[in-house]
Amino acid sequence: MSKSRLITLEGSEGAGKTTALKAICKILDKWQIEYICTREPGGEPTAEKIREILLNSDHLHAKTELLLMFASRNEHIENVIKPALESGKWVVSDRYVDASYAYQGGGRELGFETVKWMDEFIVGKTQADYTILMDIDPQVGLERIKIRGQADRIEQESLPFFYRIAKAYRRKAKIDAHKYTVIDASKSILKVSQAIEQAMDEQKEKLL
Ligand code: T5A
Repeated sequence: MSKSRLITLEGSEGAGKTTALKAICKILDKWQIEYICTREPGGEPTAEKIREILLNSDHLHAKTELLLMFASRNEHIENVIKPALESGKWVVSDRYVDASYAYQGGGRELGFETVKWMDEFIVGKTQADYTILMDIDPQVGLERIKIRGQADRIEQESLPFFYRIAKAYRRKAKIDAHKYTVIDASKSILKVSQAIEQAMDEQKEKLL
């Protein structure tokens, strides 16, 4: 039996992670892997309550935002991710700790060192085995989600904030190059799906 794996999807707003998730699930079905799909912030009841605070509060200080992201992540890891992995299932998470490097470390300018400290404290050894970064010009991503109507607290941020996020994601992808694939998310949905399926196939030997 293959080792259970944690696969994560990252990217800034409107990068198309939902499309990517479908492509990953298609491949895992083909490989006959038992898996669960989850998301951050959220993924379990208490973490979903914290998500509400994170996305819908009028204002949060940057450090509060960081602490709440990791508080919800701790519930998610302890109640969902670890039990699934221990039962032999794979886990596919729409965002994980690298979103904190990008959004709080980069976007909020708290720095990678601060996030790393929290990462070691909360995530520890439950690190992603493989991460796909949906890389897109933030302006294009924000245009895509405009049609959804009311933006949440984070989506209302200024463009420079989202450019810092994109830069931080690329930096993290370089640091963890051995377990990262960067996908050009500006392409059509079909091209993006094909690129993800190809990336997963290339990882097959390493993951199984
Ligand atoms: N956050 C999260 C932090 O700050 N720190 C953290 O540690 C964590 C974990 C989560 C927010 O929390 C922040 C990041 C976020 O701001 P969320 O609602 O989960 O909030 O936000 P997102 O994960 O960003 O979800 P989005 O829906 O905004 O983005 P997706 O999932 O990347 O985009 P998707 O797939 O819904 O697509 C958006 C639109 O684009 C179209 C789709 O049809 C859809 O309409 N689309 C394309 N159009 C053209 N070409 C393509 N290739 C397309 N792909 C998708």
